[in-house]
Amino acid sequence: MLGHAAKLLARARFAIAFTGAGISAESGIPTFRGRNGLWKTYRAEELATPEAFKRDPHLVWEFYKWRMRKILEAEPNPAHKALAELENMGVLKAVITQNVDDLHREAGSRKVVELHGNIFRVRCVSCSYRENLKESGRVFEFVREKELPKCPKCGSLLRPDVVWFGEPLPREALEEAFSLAERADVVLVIGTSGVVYPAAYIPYIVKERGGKVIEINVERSGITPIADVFIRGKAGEVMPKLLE
Ligand code: BJW
Ligand code: ZN
Repeated sequence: MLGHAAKLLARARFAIAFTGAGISAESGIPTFRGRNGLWKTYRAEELATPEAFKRDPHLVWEFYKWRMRKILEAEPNPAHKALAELENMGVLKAVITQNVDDLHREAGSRKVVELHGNIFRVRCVSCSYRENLKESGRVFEFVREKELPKCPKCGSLLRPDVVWFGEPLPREALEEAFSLAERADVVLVIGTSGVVYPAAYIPYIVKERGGKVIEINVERSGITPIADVFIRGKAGEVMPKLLE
C-alpha cells in the first residue's frame, strides 16, 4: 500500500492534498465526528450553525474560544510537516483544507486554500469589519475576555470568520479548490470523514478526471469507495513514511 502510494506520488505531475480534522488530531485538536468528537454534551454540528449563534451566542463563543485555546497550545505534527516538505520538493502544488486551525501554514505550507475559514479571524455580523487576531496581536487578550466581542466600528456582535452549516463557502477559495482539483493527477486525502459538502466533491473531481486518489485515515470514510489506495493509519505516522 505505502509503496504503491509513494510511486503514484513520485510520478505525479500535479499532486494536491485535501485535509480534514484528522490531520490535526495528533496535534491534540479534537475532531468533529467520532469517539472524541464531543464538546461538553454538544455535538460540534449543533454549535457550528447560524441558528445556534442566534439562539445562544455566549455558548457558541465559549465553544470557539475553547477551540482557539486548544489550537494556540497545539503545534503542527509530522503529517503537516510532510506536506510542507512535499511542496518544497515540487511534488505537491497545494493543500486544500477544511480546517480552520492554521497549522498547515505554521508547518510551512505556502499554498493553502481554506474552505471553511480561519478561527483566528473574526467579522462583524452587521458591517464589513474584519480582523485577523493573530496579525493584530490581540488573540490572547481576545480568548481571555468573558464578555461577548463587539465590533469596534458599529457595536454589533462579532462572530468567528468560519463557515457554518447552511452558509456558502468563500467563493474565491471554492473556485480555486475546484480548479486545482480539475488539474490534479493525484490527490492525497488525509483525515476527513468526507461527508460535508461541497468540500467533499474535491476528491470526486480528481477521480472523475482520471486522477488517482490516495487516502490516509484511521477508518473508512465517505471517500474510501473511490480511493485507489487506502492506507489505514494515523496521518502523523503514515505521512513521514511516504517521504522515505
Ligand atoms: C484521522 C486521525 C488520524 C481521526 N489520522 N485520520 C450535498 C449533499 C448533502 C448535504 C449537503 C450537500 N451540499 C450542502 C449540504 C449541506 C451541508 C452538508 O454537507 N451537510 C452534510 C453533513 C449532510 N453543507 C453545508 O451546509 C455547507 N454549505 C453549503 O452547502 O451552502 C450552500 C449555500 C449556497 C448558497 C447560499 C447559502 C448556502 C457548509 C458546510 C460548513 C461546514 N462547517 C464545519 C465547521 C467549520 C468551523 C469550525 O471549525 O468550527 O466544518 S462543520 C465541520 O465538518 C467542519 C469541518 O471542516 C467539516 C468536515 O469535518 P472533517 O474535517 O471531515 O472532520 P470529521 O471529524 O468529520 O472527521 C475526522 C476524520 O479524521 C475521521 O474520518 C477520522 O477517522 C479521521 N482521523 N484521527 C488520520 N490521527
Ligand atoms: Zn460592525
